[in-house]
This record gives sequence, C-alpha cells and structure tokens, in this order.
Amino acid sequence: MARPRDDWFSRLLSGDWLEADAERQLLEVGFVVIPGVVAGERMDRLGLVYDRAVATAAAPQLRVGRETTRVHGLADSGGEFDDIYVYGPMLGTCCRVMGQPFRLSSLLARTVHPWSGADRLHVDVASDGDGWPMLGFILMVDAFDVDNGCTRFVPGSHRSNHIPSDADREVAEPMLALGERGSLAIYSGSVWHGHSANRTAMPRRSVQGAYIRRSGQAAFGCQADTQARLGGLARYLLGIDLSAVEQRGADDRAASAEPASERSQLDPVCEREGDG
Ligand SMILES: O=C(O)CCC(=O)C(=O)O
Repeated sequence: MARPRDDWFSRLLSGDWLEADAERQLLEVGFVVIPGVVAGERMDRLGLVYDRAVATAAAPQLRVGRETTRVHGLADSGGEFDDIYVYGPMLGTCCRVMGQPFRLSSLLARTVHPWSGADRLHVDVASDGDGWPMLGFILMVDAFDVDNGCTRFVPGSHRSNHIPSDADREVAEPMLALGERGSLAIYSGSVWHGHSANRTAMPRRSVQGAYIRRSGQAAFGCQADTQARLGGLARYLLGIDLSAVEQRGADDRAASAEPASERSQLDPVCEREGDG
C-alpha cells in the first residue's frame, strides 16, 4: 500500500542519525566532516560517472566560472549519485536540526579549477532569510587537503545572525574541512563558508546539495527515466508527484498496448526503499 508522504519524516526521525559528537559539532561549529560515507569501488565508479557528467553537460545545467565549474541536476546523470542524498544518518540529523519535513533543493557537481583563487566567504541562506532552515552537504570526490581548494568554514558564524561584510571577511578565522575522498561535509546553510584556493595542478571535485523545508521551491526537477529509477525515499526527497509519474506509466502502457502489470513498478514502497 502506498505510504503517506509525511510518514517519511517520522520514519527518518526514528531512524539513524549522526553520532552525538558529530551532531553537536554541526550545531555548535556549523559544520562536520563524516569520513568513509562512500568507499572503495563505489567511490571509483562515482569518480568516473562524475567526470562523464561534467564532460557531457551543456547549458543550462553547465555553468563554467572563473574559479569553478558546476553541473546542476546531477540526479539525471546516474544512480551513483542517489545514495548520497539518501544517506540515513544525515537525513535523521536533518530531521532533528530542521524540526520539520524537508526536501532536496539541489544536487550538483562542483569542481574547483586548478590554480584558482579562494571564494569569498558567504552564506547560502541568512539565518533570518526566507529559505532558512537549510542544511548543505559536500561529498569529497577527491580528498580535500590544505592545498587543493577544500571548503573553509568560520566556526560559530551560523549563530551570528548576519551575512559576512568585507570587514568580517578580513578578520574571520576559517577552519578547513579536510577529509579523504568519500568523506561528507554537512553544514548549516547559514555558516560563513567558501572554497579555499586551489594551489595544485589538479581539479578538486565534489558533489553538493542542500535540504530545505518541504514547502520551499527546489532548484531542479528530473527526467522521467530518472523518476522511474528512484526508490520511494529518493522520490519523497525530490518532491516527485507520484500520481503524475504513475499516470505517465499508465499512459505509456496504454500506448504500447501491453497488459498492465498487477503491481505498479512505481509503488512508493518498492524494494529500494531501504536505501532510497
Ligand atoms: O565548493 C566548495 O568548496 C564550497 C561550496 C560553496 O561555497 C557553496 O555551495 O555555497
């Protein structure tokens, strides 16, 4: 039977969440790095799919700037990216921190170019702004080290209730978010942050996303074949309208004059619900 949508929130809330120290760091410092979220062959594969997604992207998803290249709408670029935004402990903590149902608002690749300068410290959303609360994440496709453009965060700045001025930027003392490839940085959308300079000849790759409250507007949609691939939790997080997807499936079956299967392949409680 189809699960009512907001049941997911209570289910996530009573599931896993980050370890107490990690959650405390997120709340007090404004960010935390969780090692080993993606590992081994999965990480090798993710790196390959990432490179393919960036190499084949076109406008409007592709945005090439002076310091970084971004590819939006990564959900359409392969199932390898699904596991990141359905990572259970991050979602459980998201429930506790946001205290209300939420959705994924963006999923993108962001590469810091070789030999590029640091980004200005900024917030993704002001703590009194429209989009608040927001929780962001950055999966390190390459190890983030002191030289290759890792993200830097100003500890406690998410509690300052303002966005950084030039004067603030001059005196701020950011901490570097360092980690092996496959580590996940989770941060408050209100913490002052930005990538540091990449002083190496190699790009620094990452997959990034953000959760916003459920009533907020997501920055992307996804293609029909992506929607059909996704598990129930992923569809919930992307805010995909199941009735529309099911109707499209029914239309496709009618068009091909094949007998409809007894059980919809788009049942929200399908076999992938555990991992989304
Ligand atoms: O790519 C990074 O290291 C920082 C990302 C960032 O500044 C942002 O998403 O607002």
